[in-house]
Amino acid sequence: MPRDRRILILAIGLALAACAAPAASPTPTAPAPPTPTTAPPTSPSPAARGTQVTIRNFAFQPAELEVAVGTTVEWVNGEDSVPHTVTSGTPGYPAGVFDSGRLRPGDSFRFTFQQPGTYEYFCSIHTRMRGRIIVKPKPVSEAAPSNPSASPSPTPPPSNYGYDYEDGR
Ligand SMILES: [Cu+2]
Repeated sequence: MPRDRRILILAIGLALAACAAPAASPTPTAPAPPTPTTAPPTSPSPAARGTQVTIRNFAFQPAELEVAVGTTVEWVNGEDSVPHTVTSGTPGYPAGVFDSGRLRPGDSFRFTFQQPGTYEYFCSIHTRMRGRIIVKPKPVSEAAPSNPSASPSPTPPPSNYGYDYEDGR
């Protein structure tokens, strides 16, 4: 290769490097298409899992709880100094599924959900306190681990050729 050409290539390379280094922001790729999100970014976080709801600071925490059918959920008036209730339905429209009555500080209430569905509830004393229990049906077969492809296969021996080759140099 002629010497001029090498210098030219080197110069181009340096120029490209100099250009590319500071200007890292404009990416040459096409702008990403809008992601078809199933939920808007302002949507509430997915339902928490667990079996206990704490009543704290005039709120049910978590306000939305997801459980499997047959689960017993316990509400605890944990930290407030006033009584609350856990009443199924919405203010003005009690569903009559469960009603704890007045839960004084430290009291708890339990209810076992035998039917899948979404259960709204509220505090009949402070009707702005709302909550929701989402009861999911049980998986059809959660005890059968039929997974034949997961048979233990011997791990293939690692190929050390690359390292051997380097060692041999
Ligand atoms: Cu209340």
